[in-house]
Amino acid sequence: KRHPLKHAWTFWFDNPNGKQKQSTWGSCIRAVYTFSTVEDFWCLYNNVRQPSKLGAGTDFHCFKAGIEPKWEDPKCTHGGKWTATPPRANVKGALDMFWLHTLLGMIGEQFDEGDEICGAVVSVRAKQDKISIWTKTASNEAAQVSIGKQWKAILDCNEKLGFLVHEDSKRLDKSAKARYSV
Ligand code: M7G
Repeated sequence: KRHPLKHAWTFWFDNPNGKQKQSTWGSCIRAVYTFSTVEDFWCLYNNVRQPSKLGAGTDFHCFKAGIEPKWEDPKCTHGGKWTATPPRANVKGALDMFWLHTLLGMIGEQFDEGDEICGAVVSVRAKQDKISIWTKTASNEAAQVSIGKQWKAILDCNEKLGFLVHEDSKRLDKSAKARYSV
């Protein structure tokens, strides 16, 4: 017997080897697999590498089916993202635990404002790994803050988390400042 999830979710993979060659951002992002039951989630999870085993530059995305993990997607365009950075002096295990708990929190509908969630991204980077949760309506502060607080509790994280609005990132790139924090 299979246990249905509230939503179907798609895993996307961004191949870092293609990254240097590509002219347009995102041209190497590929949808890998879509699941809609607890069992199919674990089957996928057990068959893909943990983030700590991926090369620097890789992005792994898990988004609600039908939403592309890009600012340009109509469900993302007015949204933003919360970002958490696992402890630096680690033990890459922390990144893997953050990612798994983030996935379980999303697909298990542990967020009161879950309808606001588009998906999550883990970015493996030489300097600092990070995980983000993308949301739909950046202007809805109460919903964003609710998601940020609940995510922080799920991760058991004491660090301050910041929320960036995609429109700011588009305009200002790295100089975009967090609009909300928890
Ligand atoms: P990142 O992957 O979020 O950060 O974005 P990092 O690789 O520095 O850790 C890197 C750059 O990719 C951004 O500054 C943008 O130029 C571009 N980029 C990132 N995202 C998520 C998008 C997107 O959704 N759409 C477009 N057009 N460009 C993006």
